[in-house]
Parts: sequence; C-alpha cells; structure tokens
Amino acid sequence: MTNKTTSNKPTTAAQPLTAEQLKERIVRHLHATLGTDLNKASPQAWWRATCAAVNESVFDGLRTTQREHYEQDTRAVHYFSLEYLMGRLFSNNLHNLGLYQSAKQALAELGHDITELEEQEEDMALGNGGLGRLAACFIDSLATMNLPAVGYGIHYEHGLFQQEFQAGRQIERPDSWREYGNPWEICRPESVQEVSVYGYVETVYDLQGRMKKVWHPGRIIKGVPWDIPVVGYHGSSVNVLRLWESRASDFFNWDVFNSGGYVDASRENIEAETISKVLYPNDETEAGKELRLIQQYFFCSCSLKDMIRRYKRAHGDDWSQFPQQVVIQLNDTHPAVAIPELMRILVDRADMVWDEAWAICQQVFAYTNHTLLPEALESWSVRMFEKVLPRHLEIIYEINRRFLLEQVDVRWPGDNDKKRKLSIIEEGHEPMVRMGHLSVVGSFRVNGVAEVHSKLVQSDLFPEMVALWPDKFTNVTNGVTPRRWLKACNPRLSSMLDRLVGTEWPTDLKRLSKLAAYADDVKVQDDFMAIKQQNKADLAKVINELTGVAVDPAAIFDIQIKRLHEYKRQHLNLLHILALYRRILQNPDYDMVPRVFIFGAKAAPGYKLAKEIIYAINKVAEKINHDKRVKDRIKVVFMPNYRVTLAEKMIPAADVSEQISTAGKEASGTGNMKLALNGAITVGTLDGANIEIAEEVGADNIAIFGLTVDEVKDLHRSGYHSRDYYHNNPEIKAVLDWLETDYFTPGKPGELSAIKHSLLEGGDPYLVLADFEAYQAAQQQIDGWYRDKAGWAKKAIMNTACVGKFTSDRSIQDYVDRVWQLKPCHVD
Ligand code: CR6
Repeated sequence: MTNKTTSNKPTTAAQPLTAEQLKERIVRHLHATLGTDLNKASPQAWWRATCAAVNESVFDGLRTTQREHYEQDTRAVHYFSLEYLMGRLFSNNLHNLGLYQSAKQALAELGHDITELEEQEEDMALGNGGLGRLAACFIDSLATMNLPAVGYGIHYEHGLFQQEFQAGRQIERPDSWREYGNPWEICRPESVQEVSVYGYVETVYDLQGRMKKVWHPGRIIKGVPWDIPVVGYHGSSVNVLRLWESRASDFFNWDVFNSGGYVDASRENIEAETISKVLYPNDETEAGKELRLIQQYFFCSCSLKDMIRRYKRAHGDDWSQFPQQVVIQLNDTHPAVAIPELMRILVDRADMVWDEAWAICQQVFAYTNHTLLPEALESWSVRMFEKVLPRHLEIIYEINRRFLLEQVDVRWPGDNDKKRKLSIIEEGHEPMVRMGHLSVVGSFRVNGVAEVHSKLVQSDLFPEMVALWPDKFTNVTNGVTPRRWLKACNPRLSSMLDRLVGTEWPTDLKRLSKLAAYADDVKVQDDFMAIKQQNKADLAKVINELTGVAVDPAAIFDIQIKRLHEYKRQHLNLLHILALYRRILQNPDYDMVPRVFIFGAKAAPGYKLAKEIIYAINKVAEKINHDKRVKDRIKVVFMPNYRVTLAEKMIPAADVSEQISTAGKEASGTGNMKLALNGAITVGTLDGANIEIAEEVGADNIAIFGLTVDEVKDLHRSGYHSRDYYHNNPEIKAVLDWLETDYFTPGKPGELSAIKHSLLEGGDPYLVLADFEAYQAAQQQIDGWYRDKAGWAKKAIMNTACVGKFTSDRSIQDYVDRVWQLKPCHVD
C-alpha cells in the first residue's frame, strides 16, 4: 500500500484565523453572499454569513484532503448508513477548526452573541436515535484520526418529525430542516448516478453460448449527491458525508412529456422524488414497506457506483486491487442489499465469473449488528423483493443455494433442520428474505456494539454461523465523540479539565483518568459541583421556557433521554415517581432529597403504547407539579421535541442518568456514555455498555440494580407471572390501580390504564414489575448518596475521570484493528 503512514495523532491546527480576519470574512459574505448590509441583516443572515466565512476554511481542508487521498491512492472505509443524526454543525465545525474563540470575539465585536446565532440553525435530524447518532460520532472520529473515509446515506427532505404536546399527547409535525437551504452542503451534479427498479429479468445466450441474465428495469431514478464536509478536530483531514437525493430521470420524463403526458410526467417526478422525501420514524421496528426497500436499494446502488467510478479512475478495469482499496461497513442490515447489488455489477455488468465476484464481495463487506429485538430484525417478503428487485432476488437465491450446499451441507450433511435455520430465505406461508443472514454470509466480519451484546449475537442470534466461521465474529463497543459531547456542550467543565489534565483530552480521552487524583480534593470537588450547578441553572431556564415549569437547580436532576420504547422502561421510572408521590401523600414529612425527573423521548408515530406512556407521564407531571402537598420534593418534566440540540443542553446538567432497560435488550446505549462523561451517576441495569461503564467507574460510583441477562432468561424459562408482583407488593398494586382512576385525568377514569393493562394482562414482557423493588432500592441509594455532598462530588468526578474508554476514537481504532485494516493519511 502506498499510504503515507504516520501515526494517527492529529496534527495541530494550521495557524488559526484571528478574530479580525474572521470579521473581515463575515462582513464580506454578508455583502457578497447574502446580499445584505450590516445595518439591516437579520440574525439568520449573520449566521449564514458566518457559516460562509467558516466554509472558506472547511473547503480548503476538503480540497487538500481529497487531493491527498487521490494522490496516495489510499484504502478507505465506506460507511453505509440509512441514518446520520448530525444535529447542528456550526459550533462543531468552529471547535474542530479551532476557531470557536475567534468567531465568538469577531461576532461580539460585530454586536452579536455567538450562542444566539447558534440558535438559527435547524438540527440535521436524519436519524432516529442511537444508531444514527453513532454514525455521526464515527465520521467525526474518522476525520479526526486522519482516516480516509466516506459516509454514504440519504439526503432526506424531511428528517425525524418534530414533536409537540397537545393536552399531553404527542403530535408529529414535519421536519423541514433545509426549507431555506443548508449552508454546509454542496451539490455535485457531476457525480449524478442512475438507479433502476422494478421490471423483469430475461435469460439470453451470448455468441459463445454462455447464459446471461438481462434485467429490463421498469423505472430509472436519478441520484443527486449532496456533500457535507466532515471536519476533523484540530487535524487537517476534512472527509465527506455524501447523501443521495432522488429525482426523476430526465430520460424517462422526456419520453412521457413529449407524448403529451405532462401530468403523467409530473406523477413520475413525484414518485421518484418520494424515495428520499422522508426518514422512516421507526427505531427498532421494521415496517416492511416497499418504499423503505427502495430507499435502501437506491442509496446502496448510488454509493457503490460512486465508489466504483472513483476506483476506476485510478485502476481502470483491473478489479484485482478493489478489495485492497475498499471496505464497506454496513450499519445494521439496512444497507445489506448492497451485497447482491455488488454481485450484480460484477457478474452482469463486468462479466466476472461468480466465484471471483463472490470472493471480492466477501473481502469488502463488514456488518454491524445493533439489535437482538425480533421486531427489528429485517426481513422482506420474497414477493415484494421480486417485484422491486427481480434480478437481486435471483442473485440472493444463488448466494443461498451455494451457501447451503458448500457450507451448511458440508458441515452438517443431510441436516435439513440446520438448512432451514440458516437459509437466507425463510420458508413459510409468506417466504421472506432474512437480511441478517444475508449480511453474515456476505461479510468477512460481524460485530456487536458492546461486549455483552456481541456475546448474545453469537450465542442466541447466529450460533450456527459462529460454528461455521468462528473468526468472523467480534465486538466493537460503541463510543461517543468527546468533541461534541464534552468540549462543545460543556464549556465550563472543559476549561476546568484543560487546567487539571491538560488540553489533549479531546483526542486522548484516557487522559481524563488524571482527574481521579483530585477526586478527594475539596477545592476540585467544589469547582466541579459549582459547574454542575451553573449548568443546572442554565437547563432550568430552558425547562421553564419549553414547559412553563419552574424547577430548583438545588434539586437532583434525574434524566432519562432516549427513544420511547417499552424495553427502555420509561414506565418503570414513572411507577417509581408515583410510588414516591404516594409516600409523600401518606406521610407529609416523607424525607427525600428534592428531585426533578426530566424526560426527553419521541415515540414512533404508530407505536400506541409508547404514546400512552408519554401521555401518562405528562398527566402525572401536571398533577404532581401543581400539588402543594408535595412541597417541591418532586417535579416532573417532559421536554418536548427531544433531539441532539436539546441533549447538548440536558447532558451537562444531569446528576442522575437513567439507564434502566431490561437486561439483554439494549444492545449498547450511547446516552449512558455521554451522561457519565459529564459527571452524572448512572442508575442502571447490567445491560449493554452499562456493564462496561460499571467496570470502568467501579461499583462505588454507579447504582446497579435488577435482573441480569441470565436471570431474565431463567425467569422467562420458569414462567413469569407479573400478577404475583402486583398482588404481593402493595406499592405496585396501589400505583397501578391509581392509574386506572380519574385522579390524574379528572372526569376521565381509565385514560391511563394502558400501562397497567400491558403489565398485567399483557404479561409485562419487559419485566417492569420484576425489577421494580430493586429499582426503588437503587433510587433510595442515590438519595442517600446525594445527602453526602463531598461523597457525591467524588462519585461525579470519578465518572468523568473513568470513562475515557468510551470515546468514539477508541471504537474507530477497534474497527481499524479488528475489521478495516486502515492506515491514517496525513494531509498538509
Ligand atoms: N436503537 C441500539 O438499540 C445502540 C445503538 C447504536 C440501537 C442501541 O442500544 O446503542 O443502536 N439499535 O449501536 C438500532 O438502532 C437497531 C438503537 O439506536
């Protein structure tokens, strides 16, 4: 390989711009790009002019990085993801370029507060939750570590819906993040691709009598690429996130248009543009909709063709170097259709023999599994697959035929049970294509996202695949970028860390461990808690603006932020709040440290029970917050429209981090890492990355409770009867019965009964009642811990000090070592 192979330590930023130089740029763009003037420019115009000023540096880095990668002919990772939850880019780009302070000063001298201008930016919410945000953290790390990488995805016109509450119920509003354009993206018409769907396959024979398959597509769609530069931290690399927008193909349109069918032509236009219109708002569920399959295929096909075009520019028609130059990471099974698509391109288009093509595929793809939940494991009906991608279905059949014959039957001769279990096609009334099986068969490496999860992927999900290919399976524990999730979002704590452990921690997070030496230092404890207090005061203002609820920053801020799902058990948190409320009503002197329970969560629009849980929390909040007898010991707030930008305001202010999923259900979690990094103490189950967080911070600094993965399995095996807990624990019985009365919904008894119903008649599939007792005990432990100010400060400091492992730089280094075999390429 010809890569320049220096260490992947980021280089220091080139001479940063002075505030004076930035001022000149901003004013120039105000005039020349925005066409307005200092005295009449709106905050939006100021923000855009500043973005344009910043982009001068971004584009410089982009050009030099691309030139260097081309000249060095670097091996690169291609991250295929249907989701990128980027949030805002303004302060992120400024921080990563080392320009934040200069920009702050420049804007101040121009009469503007930088934090106010930051509010001008819409979140780029092209993702649902953890999986999409992980992709965003990963591309930040890749650029920071000078690793050649391209992110590929969809340029959705509408990102994740915006959430409002009306009388306590979730209402979804469309998200139009780029209604008035987005200053960070560049359209690349020169790299447009065309993608086919529908139609039929013809078998033909060439002059040598060789059989060939010819796909006659029913429709051709144009993919227009939009590039978002991804700026590494204080490094010189600027990578690209390339997002595809669908348009009607000109060719198809003109045909219909010329024959007088203007209306038909517009219909085709609309249908083609529908593909990238909207992000599916489901986290951990698969709807099996045709449009979703087309979305997946559209972006995979565009991306593969784009990669191949770039490869051919350097290597012509010689495919032999392709596996050395290219690795594709599949972010869950969503882009798995890329496997048969690459086979189609190689076999049908490049006339390669099957074995040679398959050998290439198997060196190129790697697959990350992000869930064990059965409802999230993708499978497509054979019927639909055949309609949308008839040639790909044939290819999948052939992949499967060879797999069953050459692998499964050799290993387990004549064992039809094994074949049935391992087949990519699930037989039955409605035959299905299993995308997880396809991903494992087509990849050279498969990883889970936390130690326990990777073990379960191997033992419970794909045990036979492990028997066939033990070396294929590995773990890469998730991580988060400390640039966004500490440096940028928590400037107070960041400058304290700069003083105590030096300024290198953003790219070498293990350095935070030096902080442990100060955990008993009274001055450091006071400073640390004073910062937390200020962050809480800031959040209290935001809470008041968004919900109208006044909260006291002296109370414990207890935060649960994540998608709303039964397995995440926001309703366990709610039952505990009800129990506390009941204790207060029964004993007016009930002694507890005042606590503010803060929620942030969107429910998938079609997920009824999740929406009922939101409604119940809002109604309970309303009642408790207005009940004088509570004397402010409990406040409950549900922050509307939880998103990256809100997370950045909430995480620095958290005292307690709720990570209370049923053991075995949360693959990793990443919010758990962000909160611990900012000094929150976790109340959590032994699930996902909580286990590794507990190992790092030590048992004294985390409140672990509840059933373990093995105990959960045993309980299900021996027969779980949630009613026993209801009848045996008077507190559980009382709070569930309470929900059925009209106490929280005056005049409307039964409005909140869905929760009780799911926990009793519904069998409580996520063991809420089984874990209640242990959960309330852990919460009592938290209450006790908080009363000891110095003790709490020490625990909080130890959390920040001990979670260096969870930087996404470490995750990326693990991928490099265990999967990608990639070398950094320094850019001057
Ligand atoms: N919902 C997991 O549930 C994990 C992320 C990123 C999830 C979560 O535990 O941290 O992926 N899974 O690995 C899927 O989206 C399928 C998630 O975000």
